[in-house]
Amino acid sequence: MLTLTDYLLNERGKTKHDVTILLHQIENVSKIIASHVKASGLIDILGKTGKTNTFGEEVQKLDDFANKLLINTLLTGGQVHAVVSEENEKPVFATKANDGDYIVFFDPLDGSSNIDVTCPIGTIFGIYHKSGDILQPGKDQIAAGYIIYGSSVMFVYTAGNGVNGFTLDPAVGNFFLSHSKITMPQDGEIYSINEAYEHTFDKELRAYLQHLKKKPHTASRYVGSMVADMHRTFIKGGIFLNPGNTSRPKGKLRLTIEVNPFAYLTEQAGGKAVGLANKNPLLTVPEHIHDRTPAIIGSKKMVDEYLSFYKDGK
Ligand code: FBP
Repeated sequence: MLTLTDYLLNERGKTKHDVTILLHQIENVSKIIASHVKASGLIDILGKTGKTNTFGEEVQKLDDFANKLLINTLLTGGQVHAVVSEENEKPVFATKANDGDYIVFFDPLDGSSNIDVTCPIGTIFGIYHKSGDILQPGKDQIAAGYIIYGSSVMFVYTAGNGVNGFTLDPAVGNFFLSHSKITMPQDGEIYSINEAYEHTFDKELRAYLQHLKKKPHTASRYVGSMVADMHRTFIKGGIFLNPGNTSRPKGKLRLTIEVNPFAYLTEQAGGKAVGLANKNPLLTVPEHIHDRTPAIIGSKKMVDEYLSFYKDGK
């Protein structure tokens, strides 16, 4: 049984940049977050802090805890030059004494609407080299991944050499390799979208959804946590859609923090991702760290079929 640490050490030297220690630091933080998520009903960590972040979003206690833990650990670990968190308006830089080579974008706890109801939530991260400055296209990610806190806790990541998944054995306190070389099925039968907004979708998307529903075996699954809906898509295939709509033409999800890590993982797992103007989000140079983007990500054949509904190159 290969632990995540063993695997990281074995991979050392196989990639241009050595993010072994940095990924190990994220691994350690995720174990602490996992233990608090699992005990969240018993300790005073559920509910809201009463604070709102600069985007007017209510900050959940567990979100705040995970955010502070990630920032403090990464900025004092000697590997990181700066962090960009979904919860912070601006990047936070390491002191000179702790300055490192990497920039880490992260969503400390994705799926915040599910925190208090014990539905799966997760942490998302994307790593860049500092030589490219803060605003870099997603294609320049050195590594990306997520940790899902669900019926089991898994650490799934890529450093450009395929996607691997590690399951936490809480009794031992180690992540063990459980999903080697994850390959997203080329096609699928599951679509994942919040259909409550259907009246705000464009006609092409509504036509695509009607088309899917006419297909035999099509199923709808929507947890409302991108990490959970994408994890299922990696394992079973399907398509995850958080599109632009009349009230949010650019969509809800953050390009640099939520979409680019999943687009990179999806590319590495043989799937496909499109964003603004149905283009590959990894090629977009962000204008701001909190840029939003539509996200249509999943099995290649399903994303291509979705695109076929925009024949006139919307
Ligand atoms: P948070 O990072 O604030 O949780 O927002 C992201 C998210 O919760 C995604 O995980 C999820 O896919 C989406 O928002 C759900 O949006 P909606 O509630 O509009 O369906």
